[in-house]
Amino acid sequence: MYREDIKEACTFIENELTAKPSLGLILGSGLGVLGDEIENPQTIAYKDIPHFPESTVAGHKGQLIIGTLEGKQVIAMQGRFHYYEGYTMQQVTFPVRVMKELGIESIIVTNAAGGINKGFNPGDLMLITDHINNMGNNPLLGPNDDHLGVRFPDMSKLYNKAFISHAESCANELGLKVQKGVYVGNTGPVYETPAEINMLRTLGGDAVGMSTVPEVIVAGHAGIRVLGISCISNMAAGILDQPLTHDEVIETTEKVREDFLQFVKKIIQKIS
Ligand code: 6GU
Repeated sequence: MYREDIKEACTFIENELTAKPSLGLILGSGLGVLGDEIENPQTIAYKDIPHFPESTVAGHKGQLIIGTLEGKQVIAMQGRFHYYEGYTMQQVTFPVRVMKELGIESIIVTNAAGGINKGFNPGDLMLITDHINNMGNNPLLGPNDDHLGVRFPDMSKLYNKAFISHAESCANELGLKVQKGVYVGNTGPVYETPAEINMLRTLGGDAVGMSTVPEVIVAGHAGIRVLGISCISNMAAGILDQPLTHDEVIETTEKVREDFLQFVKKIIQKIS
């Protein structure tokens, strides 16, 4: 059963650990470098953890890094599971369940995303204020385990307002300009057509990507406080007259790496 799998994975990880993490981090495409900043790191490969799926995509490592960052006990996923890789929604979100079982209270979820909002530029960082689940699936479909969360979870406060304000004041302190907006979760693996991007803009989307939504739904279900940060790695289709490539996504996230690192570290340092 699902809950026993979570417990087994949790017990395995706990047996490796010397301290209990309170903050989770999911590091997206090109953003895994934050994991390298963790002090006294303990790393656990996904493949060694019972019931964990294995990560396949290029540019994504597949390991947990547990240790201290800015004085806080953190557990970071360097590499995540994407729905487009063929994993089920339950597999994609399994690590969030395990982090909850390990005792985390808050999670910072990051991703690389395409800019839909024409006021955005590649290299911008965007605080996610809300999302649109456009994946045609939901990790909570099926029988509900009431130990994990309620049958019909409220999704009106997924992205914690106080956490967003906290991040904004950290950005101010660093003199960093950050955008705010709505993240659309698409399945991928294709990038969208220009017509689809126009549709998503009409629907209220500001950025689009292929992750985050499943994990945040499960975090909400589990009562974990969420902060979402998108790195706008490129403009989505039809805005600039240039084709989209995964290389561009990686290249841009490498360019904003420093800003991203400083930003997230400040957020963690000042977290209460
Ligand atoms: Cl334009 N679309 C999607 N779905 N994911 C992305 C992206 C675009 N740019 C980076 N990731």
